[in-house]
Amino acid sequence: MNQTPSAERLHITVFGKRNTGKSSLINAITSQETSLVSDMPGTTTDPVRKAMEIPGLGPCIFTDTAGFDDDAEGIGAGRVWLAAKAMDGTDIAIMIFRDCDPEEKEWYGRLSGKGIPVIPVINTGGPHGAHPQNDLARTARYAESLCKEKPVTVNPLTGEGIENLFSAVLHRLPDATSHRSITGGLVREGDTVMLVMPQDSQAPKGRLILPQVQTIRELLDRKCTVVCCTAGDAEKTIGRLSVRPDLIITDSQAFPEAMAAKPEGCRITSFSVLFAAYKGDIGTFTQGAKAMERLNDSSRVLIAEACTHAPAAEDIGRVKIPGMLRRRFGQGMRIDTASGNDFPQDLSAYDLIIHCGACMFNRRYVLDRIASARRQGIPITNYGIAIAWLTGILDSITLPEPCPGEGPE
Ligand SMILES: Nc1nc2c(ncn2[C@@H]2O[C@H](COP(=O)(O)OP(=O)(O)OP(=O)(O)O)[C@@H](O)[C@H]2O)c(=O)[nH]1
Ligand SMILES: [Mg+2]
Repeated sequence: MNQTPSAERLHITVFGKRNTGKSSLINAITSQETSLVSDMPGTTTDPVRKAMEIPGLGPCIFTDTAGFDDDAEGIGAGRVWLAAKAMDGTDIAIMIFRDCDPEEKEWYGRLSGKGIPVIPVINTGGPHGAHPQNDLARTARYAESLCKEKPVTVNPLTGEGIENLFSAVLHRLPDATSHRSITGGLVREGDTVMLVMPQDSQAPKGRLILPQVQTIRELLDRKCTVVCCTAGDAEKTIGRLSVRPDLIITDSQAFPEAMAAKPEGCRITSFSVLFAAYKGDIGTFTQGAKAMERLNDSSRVLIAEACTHAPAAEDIGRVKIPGMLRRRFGQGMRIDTASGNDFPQDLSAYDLIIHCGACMFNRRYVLDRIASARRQGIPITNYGIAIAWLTGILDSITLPEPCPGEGPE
């Protein structure tokens, strides 16, 4: 199974106890045998993901999870851990209520505590046929009192109530996804924006990387003129333009060339900085970068990569940033790397976390990691902002405005 919550899809995850009909519901939603269904409690083990397009909702990823009461000897705890991990990156949770017990209350609390909108659902079909009516009414009252909204009743076998469930998801969409823009207040209609995009050995063959494509698309939508060049051509490109660009957006590795080419009065920022704001919390990341002042030869830093990938020779997280840190603060520094799901729960051993740009992940996923670091009082920043600080240019670049409620207290 692909664990990567891809960037631009809405992530909807189904939670509930064993045998509440989670997999049956996923199958009803996707109109396919996506997930195995049986009357054996504990049928679903690892999370099961299915990508699909829902009219009105757009591209979604639905995730089925193991029952959070799974107590199978030896492996139950692992399944429950994976179900809890599936909360990371979840935009909207569907929770099937049945037993009205402390476990259901606890999991509802965990989800809502992470700021994830929860849609309460009652399976009127239920395992082995319908619940007695009085049970259903009691469960509905329980779910409503907890979630402060009427639960959606669905019958996965007949498909009854699925449309209401989609409407409920649609209703919660604004809470789940802040439809932010990448370039925000940095550009206006009619601006000329120059993009400095090195296409070096790390660039994928024959195509542009996602942040570049998304930025170009947004600038075109915002009626800007977009000029693209590689790092070595930055100065030549400026010379050819009849107007001074209003903004340069550069790959963070091409900062020196882009800065050298930048005409007076033109602002400069980087893709990583824009995506730090788009995918995370720019205020916290900036403060995290400034915490680097306190690092020394015996500090311990965690480099966190969202994806699991084979590191390239010139890898920014494995080679470039550790090299810059050690040159600045001493060769004795301990630098660990965590990729994919290996992000540690206990961060207390670290003086700083430097996160990748999370280009393949959604914002919720990054915010979960930021929240975890903040709870533990560990500074967190990201690649782009860290490099900007380490190269002394953080103060010369234009930062996007933090969103309300973001940033350090
Ligand atoms: N009659 C009827 N049976 C249902 C309905 N929904 C689920 N069931 C049955 O309930 C049993 C459990 O359903 P699953 O969808 O596997 O439940 P689950 O929550 O995914 O269970 P685990 O993966 O074990 O946690 C199966 O035998 C289903 O056929 C329904 O609406 N009507
Ligand atoms: Mg299941």
